[in-house]
Amino acid sequence: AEGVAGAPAPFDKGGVKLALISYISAGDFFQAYQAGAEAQAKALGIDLRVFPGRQDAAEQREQVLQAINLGVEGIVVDHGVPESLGDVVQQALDKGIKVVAFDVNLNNPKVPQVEQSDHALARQALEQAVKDNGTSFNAGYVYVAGFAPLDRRNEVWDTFKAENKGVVEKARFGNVSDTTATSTADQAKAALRANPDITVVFAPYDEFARGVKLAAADLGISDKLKIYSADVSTADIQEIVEEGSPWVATVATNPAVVGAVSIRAAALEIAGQEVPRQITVEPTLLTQKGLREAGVKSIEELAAKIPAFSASDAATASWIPAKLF
Ligand code: SR1
Repeated sequence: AEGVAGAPAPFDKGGVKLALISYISAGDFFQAYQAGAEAQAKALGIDLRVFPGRQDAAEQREQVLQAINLGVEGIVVDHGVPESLGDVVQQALDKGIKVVAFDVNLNNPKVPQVEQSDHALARQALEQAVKDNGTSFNAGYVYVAGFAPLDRRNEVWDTFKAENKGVVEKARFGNVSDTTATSTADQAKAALRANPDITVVFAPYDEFARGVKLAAADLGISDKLKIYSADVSTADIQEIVEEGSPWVATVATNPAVVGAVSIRAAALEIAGQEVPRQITVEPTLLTQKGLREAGVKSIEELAAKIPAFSASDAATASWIPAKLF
């Protein structure tokens, strides 16, 4: 790989080895995140080693050790279980390897944390739910504890319920696996059948929302339900704008931009430049109405209309090529 003209060492030479170690690889969000990371790595002449995520904490831990043995200069850890990563990440840091974490709380002052401003994301989704439904409704809630972004969004849901006593959580369900949408759909079907008075579902992960939408279609109740989510992809946009869709709003970043930001943060760390410990990529509210009116059909069309979907100014430097999409 070629170096970048005018870049500080070691990026002036190219071929800097970096590892991307994911906990989850399945699903639109994680595929786009990886694609964005790969595009940014290529632009920086980085030799990126991608370790596939299979929701296996022991395997991810092993992959960190493998990356250390490969002689990488940096590691991006994307999601994961903090308890099984802490000591191996410390081993990497002790060897001078720079580590950046996306959506996993490694609680190490040496490790910059990337996130999508999850509190703001959940707040915007719930504000839209109130705009559409008022402050009294029976809700379904999709949540799996132990994932940093979902836990942060859950804090907002708890506060929201405490502040809006008319909002009643009638059912809670969710599954994160390599078949998140279909497994969540099975659970949603049971929950919605048992609670026919649910009119709103807060599903703050696009795979969750897709599962609930599937369940509503199977039960023939799509016209009685409104789904509020996180995340966006081309497939999600199509599901949101299709006629009769109950998926009425999502709050999202472009995951490819988040992937690029994660690589840039690692590159800055390797170059010995200043990196904030907390790096946020701000999400945008996308409503079904807004998407339909704008005639947006893909993430590329979204990026052409909303600047935040094509780039972020987080973790940038004059020597880092940032225009990727
Ligand atoms: C299982 S955690 C899923 C979430 O991770 C990222 O933060 C995405 O936004 C997704 O919703």
